Amino acid sequence: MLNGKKVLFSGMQATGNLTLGNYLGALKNWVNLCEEYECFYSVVDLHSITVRQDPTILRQRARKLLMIYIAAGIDPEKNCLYYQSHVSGHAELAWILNCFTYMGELNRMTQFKDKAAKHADNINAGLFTYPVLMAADILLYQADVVPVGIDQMQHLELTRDIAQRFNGVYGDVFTVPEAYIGKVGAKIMSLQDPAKKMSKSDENPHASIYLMDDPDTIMRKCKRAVTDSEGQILYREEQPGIRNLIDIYSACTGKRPEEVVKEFDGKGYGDFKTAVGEAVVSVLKPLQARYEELNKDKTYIDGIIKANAEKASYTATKTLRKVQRKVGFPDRVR
Ligand code: ATP
Ligand code: LTN
Repeated sequence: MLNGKKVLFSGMQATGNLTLGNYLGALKNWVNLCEEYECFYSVVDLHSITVRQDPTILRQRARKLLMIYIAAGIDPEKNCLYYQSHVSGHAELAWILNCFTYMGELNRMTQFKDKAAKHADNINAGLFTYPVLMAADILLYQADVVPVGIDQMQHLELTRDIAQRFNGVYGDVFTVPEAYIGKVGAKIMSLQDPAKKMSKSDENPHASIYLMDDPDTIMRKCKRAVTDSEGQILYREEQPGIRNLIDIYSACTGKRPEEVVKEFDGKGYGDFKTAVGEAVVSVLKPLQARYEELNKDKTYIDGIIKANAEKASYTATKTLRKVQRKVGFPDRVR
């Protein structure tokens, strides 16, 4: 508990450009959670360097991601939005937790296996211990809940195991976090291959709608979306392309899939794709406008970065000192 509320932690990597999937599946749902939880949303730049990055681009993207958090409607006065690298406690706790995590556990992580296969020339120790850093992120704030996609559930389970193991030795030090499953965490699929999720690292630029795409590009991508030859707009597994477009339209307009099916009864795919494109444009336009405004106000953003890093550090340090004491590090002399 913090300030009378349960604590929520989540983070995103600033690698690649954010997609409509990231927005509809994560960001959009994060906006109102601060009513119920004390929320920490980090730009997890320490995680980003587990794969090689261009330093200038990483710095730009990290700032852009922080501004996108705000442009998406996450109020930086009510939520703690900060860079992971500005709070040294993440790396310090990760070291300690490394000593409470087994090689065998890390060897089982599917994300490690996938990423190691993808970056065979750079299978570094950081990539291997990535989940321990993620555990440190969460445990440092004594988070009760963590909104994550299904792909991160294995990491969250490991976080719980590490927390319980540590608590088993030293008493109740860490809150054991739960996954936060939102109302409908719509999983948005690729526009070019509806069997794959829309992802910021997809090599095909037509597969994903990026948050900063202009209206023409969005319309073009929607019109080119892969569908089928059934010719009917129905919400069913046999038509994954159409089903995905219905999900997108539904998430953008707030209408239920059944209502969407009714609305487009008897209409052609062309008309439907145009409507989907327009719905996406109307959601992204205000976000982009707000982003452009924020981008002009360097002083405001710098102020947020500084204030929130201090706020995050304060909470993080409290946990870190307790942990350091428990494992037997000497007290600091004041
Ligand atoms: P990468 O391609 O680099 O793996 P990604 O686009 O899959 O990235 P992540 O950084 O892994 O995105 O995820 C950030 C957040 O966005 C997570 O909470 C994840 O569940 C959510 N998310 C990502 N893609 C989608 C999607 N297609 N539909 C719904 N939610 C998504
Ligand atoms: N691994 C996550 C990003 C992430 C995270 C976290 C999410 C890093 N630390 C802590 C939730 C809580 C990802 O790739 N989506």
